[in-house]
Amino acid sequence: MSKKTLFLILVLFTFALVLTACGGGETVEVTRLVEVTRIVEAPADSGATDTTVPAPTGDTLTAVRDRGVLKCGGNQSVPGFGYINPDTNEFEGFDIDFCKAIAAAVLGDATKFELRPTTANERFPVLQSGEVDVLIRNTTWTISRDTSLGFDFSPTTFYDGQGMMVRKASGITSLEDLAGGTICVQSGTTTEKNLADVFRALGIEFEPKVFPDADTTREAYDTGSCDGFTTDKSGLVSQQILLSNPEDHIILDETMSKEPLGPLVRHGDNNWGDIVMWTVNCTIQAEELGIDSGNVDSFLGGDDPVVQNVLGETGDLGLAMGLDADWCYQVIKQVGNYGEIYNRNLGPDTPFNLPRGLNELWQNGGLLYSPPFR
Ligand SMILES: N[C@@H](CCC(=O)N[C@@H](CS)C(=O)NCC(=O)O)C(=O)O
Repeated sequence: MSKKTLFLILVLFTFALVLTACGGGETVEVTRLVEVTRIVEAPADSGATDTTVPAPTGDTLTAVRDRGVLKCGGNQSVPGFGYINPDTNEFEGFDIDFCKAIAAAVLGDATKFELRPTTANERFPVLQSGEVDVLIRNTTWTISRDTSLGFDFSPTTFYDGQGMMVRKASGITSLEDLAGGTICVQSGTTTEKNLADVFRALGIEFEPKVFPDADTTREAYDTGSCDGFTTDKSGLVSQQILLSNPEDHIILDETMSKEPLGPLVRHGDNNWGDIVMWTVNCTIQAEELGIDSGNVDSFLGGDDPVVQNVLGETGDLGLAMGLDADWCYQVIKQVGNYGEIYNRNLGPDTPFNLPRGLNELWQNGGLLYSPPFR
């Protein structure tokens, strides 16, 4: 064996990080894969110098292609975002459509995805362990999730904030009116921590009642266990339609936090992170250009260079990520642009009729903005 041979010992081990991942007193045990690379020897006459060998990162794109199916972590109990349509028994919703969009970009077929429903507590270990390729499920982008938990977030698909639901008949019109009351909240969420922080800052005493998933939290509120029910405002709007008498409840005007929601992947597979990021950008860029699933074919063969890039008629933007040239065309054709995805799931023709607000394009006063397709 050549003396120049570097003996590399790759130690792959796991350790448990017990982090207060997102909720107040709730601790969440997460497992993080750590790859340690060590160079044992670079012999004096080898001409080699000791350099750190980068730890291998998984090739998620190849794994998905070999499998022929994209695995998304998601929700099953949040109508409008991620739920099982009882009529069709299929997963539907805003977040589900972004899972479909990635399947269209990567596999050329928006139907080639599997959805792994997760509670808030389950979602991070399910992504870290590799059980899913991407998590798309009303998850707030925070610094600790991005760094300590070892994830990379894609552009925000839904700018949200935490709200509070109360019974109309209670006469409660502000957070202060909840003084001394009970509040239903789900564990393993940013919600739990924000609630404590906001009420402490306001000097209000309250009793949190903590539940493990969306259904038990909503049912507890619905059956009168709590005076208030708090989660992201999108979640409240969604859960409201499942209450026994939705019209008996209101969501207070106050917004308690910033909750930028979007897809996330494991840190370390940069190409896969790029694919998820640019799939989201593709839907936004298409809306900016007025390209949708119905008219996309009429844009083919045009002379606008940006449109040509988006549709893969020129350049190698897709190839640089290992995708087919028409990856973004497939996203638009099969799933639609951002506005179509929004309206299909949350717009005026749905029970939610949620105004776009911050989720409007930047040209219309919102925060959605795609970097250039150049
Ligand atoms: N955005 C917050 C909260 C997200 C969250 O998990 N919300 C709940 C309440 S709507 C939910 O989706 N639960 C679904 C479930 O447990 O099945 C976070 O990232 O921590």
